[in-house]
Amino acid sequence: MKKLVSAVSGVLAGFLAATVFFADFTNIGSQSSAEDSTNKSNAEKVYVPFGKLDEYYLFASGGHSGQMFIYGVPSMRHIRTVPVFSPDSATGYGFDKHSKELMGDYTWGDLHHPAFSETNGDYDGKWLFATDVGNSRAAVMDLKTFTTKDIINVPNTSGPHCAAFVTENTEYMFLPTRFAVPIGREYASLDDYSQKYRGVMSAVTFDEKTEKLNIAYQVALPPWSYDLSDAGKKMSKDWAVMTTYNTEEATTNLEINASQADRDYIILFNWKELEKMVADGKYENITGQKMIFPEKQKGGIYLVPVAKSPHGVDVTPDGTRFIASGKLAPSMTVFSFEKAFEAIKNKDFAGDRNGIPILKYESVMEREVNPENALGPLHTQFDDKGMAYTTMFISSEIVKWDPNTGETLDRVPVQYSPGHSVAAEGDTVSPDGKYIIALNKIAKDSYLSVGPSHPESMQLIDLSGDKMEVIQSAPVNPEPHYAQMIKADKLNPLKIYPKEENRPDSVWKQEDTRIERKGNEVHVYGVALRSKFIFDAKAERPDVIEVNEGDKVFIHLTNIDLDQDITHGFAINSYNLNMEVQPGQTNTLEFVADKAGTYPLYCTNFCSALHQEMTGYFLVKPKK
Ligand code: K7E
Ligand code: CUA
Repeated sequence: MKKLVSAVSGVLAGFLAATVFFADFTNIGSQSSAEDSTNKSNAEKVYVPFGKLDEYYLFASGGHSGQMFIYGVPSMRHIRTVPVFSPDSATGYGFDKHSKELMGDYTWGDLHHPAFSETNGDYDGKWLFATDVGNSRAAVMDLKTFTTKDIINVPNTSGPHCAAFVTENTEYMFLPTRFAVPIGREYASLDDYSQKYRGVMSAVTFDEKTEKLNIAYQVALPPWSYDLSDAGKKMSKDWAVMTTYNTEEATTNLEINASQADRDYIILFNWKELEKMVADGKYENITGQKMIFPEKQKGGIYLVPVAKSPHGVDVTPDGTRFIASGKLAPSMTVFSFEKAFEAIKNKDFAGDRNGIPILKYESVMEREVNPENALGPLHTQFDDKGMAYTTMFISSEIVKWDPNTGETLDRVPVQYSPGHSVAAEGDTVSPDGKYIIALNKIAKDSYLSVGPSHPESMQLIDLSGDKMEVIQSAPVNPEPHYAQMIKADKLNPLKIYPKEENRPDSVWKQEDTRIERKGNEVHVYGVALRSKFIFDAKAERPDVIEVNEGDKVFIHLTNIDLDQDITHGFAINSYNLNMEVQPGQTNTLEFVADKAGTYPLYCTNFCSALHQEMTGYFLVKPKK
């Protein structure tokens, strides 16, 4: 134990001095990247000729941009940006009625870990979930249309960073929080932190039919920070694990004060048991949520001591082990689910914290793995042979190692400071091997300079040979905290929005277009087609909308060009309004015409040779 303490404080000093480390690695890094770029075989490996498509989709989280970035692998070409938690004028997201309602009053988000929906522990290519640390929300994206379908605010929680990881059949995603607050967020002095503050974990479900997210129940955990989590697989499928830091319950200067204790914990919980507690009514109603208090309702949740301030925790593809990465301790700790189950069965506990039993470290730990001079382990991914790949934030590398023996198998330097990495189909029960991508926090010297701050960098690493090899590098906007890589043929995106869908506001024939007035509400049922808008076919000027100042206006617009990629935009000049209608889509703008005057309207998406002619007028008659 003594030895661990001194090793840990040594690394802590190294972590705090991380910038000094960069200085050294900069030189080594730029040389090797120059060599890579001239290596023809690497160029061939990532070249996807015109007419051919990439083998994988990469969905990279956009961090505090609130967006999701879609790339193709191995070309590393950026294909699309999908807005999730922040408005996007390119698509009109946050302007049209549906997305405006989803966004509510928020105008930014901090999107962390994306997670694909799973069936039997395999990505099924249907949905992508993500959480917002900035404003405590969860979202789901539809992989048929690449659009955000639902967003929920998660009450009683502050910053669900420790998410989203789904269970084997997408029964739940769990959202434990980074910040502790009093439940309901009412004011409480920080002197009462340990008594009144809580970290809350929410169990969120998704209904495929209604396309809605729901909160099934919540758990009032101790006032610690929850960092990363992962769901069990196969033998551990009813379980999930999550890391903690600040079990010291410090309320200031966390940089120092949350790194005092030699050990923090991995929380190990059985979601089937929690589900049963809820079914048996063993919860309290708190601000409209079913809240489980572990100090009152025993069972289902356990603590496993781990070297201080762990960051990631990852379950092996076979579901037998979970691996914690040290962050401040230079080691990966391999724990055994089987040993944990045995210890729970035998009640082999070493006391408790906040009523949650603590398992003995020695009873659950299988081995500590300390690759020489590898510093700052953060996250682990796996290949098709069950080998582990851990990102080293401080020593800027990925280390490949064998979870069965702890043996280091290979190392590759990356530029620089990787947070997560993502392996092909990496979080499934059967990863593909083949590729892993380092998601680097620092890109300096990698691309043409764009001033003092640079983009993040993603480096594609080929796993097919004996040695890992960096074969491509692509810039990415802030900030891929995580990504998911899925076989392209698992996705089946729509070519056009189906006409037969039951959408009450759609109009499919030009002659059915109309403008209806109900009191001071004006409903426009219009169509967009190359190269005109028709709002009322019977009117003298079918492409003009005239309303009175103060009217509430609904513009329902259907794109009747049932032709792939023929998207129209709809903007009202100087009214701060814009939306997009994709082929076959109906979209609605809802607003109050509070400015009188003459406002041209136009199509924002270049759609034909006569796109410039695709205009009209929005006339607002002033009040007398
Ligand atoms: Cu390590 Cu938000 Cu997953 Cu960033 S987190 S690295
Ligand atoms: Cu329609 Cu441009």
